[in-house]
Amino acid sequence: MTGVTTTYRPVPLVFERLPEPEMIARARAYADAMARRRTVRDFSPDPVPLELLDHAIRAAASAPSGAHQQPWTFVVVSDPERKRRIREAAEEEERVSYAGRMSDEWLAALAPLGTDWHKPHLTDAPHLIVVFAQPTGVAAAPDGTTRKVKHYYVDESVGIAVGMLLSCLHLAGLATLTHTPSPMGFLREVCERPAHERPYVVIPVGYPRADAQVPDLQRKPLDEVRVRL
Ligand code: IYR
Repeated sequence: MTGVTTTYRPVPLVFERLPEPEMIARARAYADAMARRRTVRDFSPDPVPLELLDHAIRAAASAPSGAHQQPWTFVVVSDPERKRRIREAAEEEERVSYAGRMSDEWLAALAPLGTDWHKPHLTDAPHLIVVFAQPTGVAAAPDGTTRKVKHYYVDESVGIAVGMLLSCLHLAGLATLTHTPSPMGFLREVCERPAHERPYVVIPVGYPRADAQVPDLQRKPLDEVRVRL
């Protein structure tokens, strides 16, 4: 006796089959546009409408997830004081990391990116999207009682959602930075999230500064990343 009740109730799939040339044109246009995405560290304080971020979060929250449990929360931080607190705590952690917690091998791997413990983007960008993962959730029974439930494939699910978020923001004409302060437990308190949520990534969002610079990086060519069998 498993105690599991079956609730599978399928509905017809809504799907439009396109002509092949149109499919290829769409795929090429998307890949070409994504190839122009860069991780940006020099942000302008110019305002960005919250409505745009809502659409990007809708796109992210459409991601596939383990058992369709949607184990994510996207916190939009626009308040300067809260951004300042996040910057202060992140820089404190990063200062310690760069001064000794990170191995020489790690520091050498980061050298071409020009990063250090200074994180001005955390206050320069008009918004930070702080993404939280939910390793567990709260399920409500029909009788109104709640219980803690385990979520499955949480990192995979949230990673896919963040990829879709970055993609949408880029296609909408904005710059982002994928920032993982380490450790980042402080984000739970600053963002007022409950104990069962785990900070996953901080994404400053905005326009690049007019004089923004990026490292001179090349992406691996297709032949190096794609294998055909
Ligand atoms: N979290 C640090 C270090 C860092 C680590 C990796 I891996 C990067 O690709 C970039 C930075 C920081 O934010 O500086």
